[in-house]
Amino acid sequence: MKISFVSVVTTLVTVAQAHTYLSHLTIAGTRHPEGECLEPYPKLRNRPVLFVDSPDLTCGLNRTKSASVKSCPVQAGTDVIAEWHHNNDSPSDDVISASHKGPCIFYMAPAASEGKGDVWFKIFEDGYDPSTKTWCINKLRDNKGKIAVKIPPSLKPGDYLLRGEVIALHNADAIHTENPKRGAQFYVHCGHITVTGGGSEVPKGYAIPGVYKYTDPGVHFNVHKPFSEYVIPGPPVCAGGTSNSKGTTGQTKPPKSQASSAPKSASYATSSAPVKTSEAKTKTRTKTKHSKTRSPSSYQTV
Ligand SMILES: [Cu+2]
Repeated sequence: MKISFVSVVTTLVTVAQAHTYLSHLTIAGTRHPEGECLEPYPKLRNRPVLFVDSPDLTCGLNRTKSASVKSCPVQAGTDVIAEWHHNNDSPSDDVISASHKGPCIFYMAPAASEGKGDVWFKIFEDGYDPSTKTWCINKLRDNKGKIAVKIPPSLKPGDYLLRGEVIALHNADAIHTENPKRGAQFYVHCGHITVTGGGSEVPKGYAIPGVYKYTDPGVHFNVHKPFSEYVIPGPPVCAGGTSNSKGTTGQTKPPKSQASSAPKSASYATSSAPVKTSEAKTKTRTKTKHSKTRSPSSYQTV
């Protein structure tokens, strides 16, 4: 009998143990919980979306919309303070694990769209600051989960969805469809706001899902290797929006799939990174089929 010895490698998969969710919006000094401005949290409220092409990417995993969500008025040009927490909003809550490095991004879309179609425009992004070696997630942790997001001053008044997103990159050196236990983690939740004042602009919109690819340099990124810059994924920030990105372009040595032909966002991708096109061309990825609701068993909350 021929016995083949298969070397069993015990891989230490980094199990994400401290996720996050958008718990409150503070507008003009009033702090609103879920049901007011924020859509009701799903049952597993702090679980990430892992598939960039999933409908869950629009407003979060197992989105629970409620007709009773109160849309909160916001004066154009003023700040909405979004507040993220890990499990609850107690002062001792750890907001999000320190292992989770990555950007914060906010989009808006006219509410009548329900978030469907080419409707989402980016109003805010904060990625990585090489001068301080600080990610937006570091700032969130330092600031008790709070981040101020300015509503563009020239926006047309009306009802909008406000989509908050934190992308955790601790497992993002892999692509989720190639390694189901890894990949970038998208923490997404939607609010409902009514913009007052403002101007007449409704910026060009993009579809979500649709704005990200697995091969985007900001989605497939290795935080565990030395890097000097980070490109925030998605479209450029709209007129009147806020970009705290110092990012110019990718890692010093991008993984093969970072050398993709991902669409370049005009303001952030003046590429000077070494790009190995030959390898990228020959690489064919198989798309894993997935259902809308997936077992998040590998992402236990602590
Ligand atoms: Cu996590």
